[in-house]
Amino acid sequence: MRGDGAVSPSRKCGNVHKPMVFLSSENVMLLTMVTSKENNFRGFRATYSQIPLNTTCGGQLTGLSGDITSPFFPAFYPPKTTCVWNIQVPKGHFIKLQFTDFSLADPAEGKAGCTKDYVEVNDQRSKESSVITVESTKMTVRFQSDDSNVDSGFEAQYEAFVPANPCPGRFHCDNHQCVNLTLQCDGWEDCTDRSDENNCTCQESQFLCGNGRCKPSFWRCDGVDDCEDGSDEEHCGQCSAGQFRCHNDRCIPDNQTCDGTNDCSDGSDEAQCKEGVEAKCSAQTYRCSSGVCISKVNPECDGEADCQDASDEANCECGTRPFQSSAVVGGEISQVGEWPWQVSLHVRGMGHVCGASVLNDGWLLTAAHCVQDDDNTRFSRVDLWEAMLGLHIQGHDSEWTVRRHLKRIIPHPSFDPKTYANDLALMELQKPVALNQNIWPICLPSPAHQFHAGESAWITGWGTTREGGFKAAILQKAEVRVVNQTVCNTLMEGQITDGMLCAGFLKGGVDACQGDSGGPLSITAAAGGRVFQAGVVSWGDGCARKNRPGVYVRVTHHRAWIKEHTGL
Ligand code: 4AZ
Repeated sequence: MRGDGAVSPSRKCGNVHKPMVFLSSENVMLLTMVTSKENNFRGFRATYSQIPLNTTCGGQLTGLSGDITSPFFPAFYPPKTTCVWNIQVPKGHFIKLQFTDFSLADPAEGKAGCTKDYVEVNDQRSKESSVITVESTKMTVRFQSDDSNVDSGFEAQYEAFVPANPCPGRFHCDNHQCVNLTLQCDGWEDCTDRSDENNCTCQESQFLCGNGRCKPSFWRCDGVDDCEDGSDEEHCGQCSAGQFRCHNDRCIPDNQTCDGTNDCSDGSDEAQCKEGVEAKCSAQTYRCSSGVCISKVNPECDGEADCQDASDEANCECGTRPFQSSAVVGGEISQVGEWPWQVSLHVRGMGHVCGASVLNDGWLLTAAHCVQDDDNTRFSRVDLWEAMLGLHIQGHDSEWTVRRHLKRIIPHPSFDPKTYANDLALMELQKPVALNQNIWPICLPSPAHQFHAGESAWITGWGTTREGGFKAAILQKAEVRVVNQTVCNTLMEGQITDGMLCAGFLKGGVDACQGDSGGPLSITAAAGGRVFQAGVVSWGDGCARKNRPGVYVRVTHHRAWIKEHTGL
């Protein structure tokens, strides 16, 4: 920052995970920290160093393709800098330049058209996300920053092409981008101008949207407007008068609901009945302590005694946020006390390694793969671990945080590290904890508990906020949806067993990631409003990739094993 008032101001607040670099205009930089009256947080750590004033950039480029970036990208470029790249490709070729990142300081207020910092291609000022083509063997790219605000700059790739065949073996987008042929008309927009999804003839497995786009048929009626004109969510499973619409969109006569028979086959016709009806015991029925089975779906802890012995309402000290005073608001960072069953598992010398959930004052549930030895660390050793309960910010214990060593780790005996089948483990705390406003058990679902495809679920953890990124300091939350088991098994190439459950968005973008493993997938029951643990974060193909939902241990499938060891 300069003494004469020409500054490069930047204001950062909240919780920023990626490393940030700021450059001063000259030999002075002013850093101001401002705090509000509310709460204490961990703060920040920064280092500074001096760099020479002269920046070398630009040059002659003669290869068939190459990358160019603004100086110090992705850190901020310096002010008062000019870089010029002269690109020359062999005769018979033209040049295409595609920007993959573009953040230049805002134009001066009131003046239109890149008057401050800009990139010019052959004397034309360019805009973000554009693909620029020149019908010549030469291209000049010029970057200019003025003497005030700076930003992270740009990154671009250039490529020579033969005009008659601009995208050999690939699809040629209207904006001259090239994308793989298989991406044309696949339902995803791969050209930045979306031209790969125009004028498509839908295949058998696809649905024709009102706007002419094609989308995978199984995206119809999933509650998400995939066509972007709402047409894939119209006319979804409407039943005629006198009929009941099942969760799976089947229609059955109204008089077959609440009759003790599972006519929908997903149990939804017996779910909203006033009382549980005694029924033949099956995988869909809830078994009362007396051994009698009832047909009501998810009767446990819903506030109504459905079993004659009221056993469905016993052991329901769970799944509530007992002392949380304020409402949960949106955003990615959790509120203190919003997920009181979330645990951070630390390993000596490594800090946070995995998540877990509180089952009661003495038991935690986590993933078996968290407690497998590797070449360097004996993760199966009890004395390596410390469980942090009631924690919100890593390294920032509050008066409600309890740290506990472990008495026992019980990995599922049939955990298969190749297929990740049975990826769950129990941990017994060395001594029980006193439950408090930030430490409270999550409800365990009965084996018959149903979590329907499309149902909203929450993932929580201190895992990385993107694939290969940094772990979060503050407990993060994200809403996902339960994915249909058959669809998931198809997407994941047959790797999904009955003991697994998938959740996420087929569009990608929201998911659990490294370091979230072992943590809970929380679902709030429609009746009673208690939170049940539907899953344990287990595995995935990367994180948040499209058509690759996150995979969780299906807790209902393993209920008997959990009960055998914990009595819960
Ligand atoms: C992990 O490495 C991990 N996207 C956990 C969850 C997922 C991927 C990786 C799901 O702990």
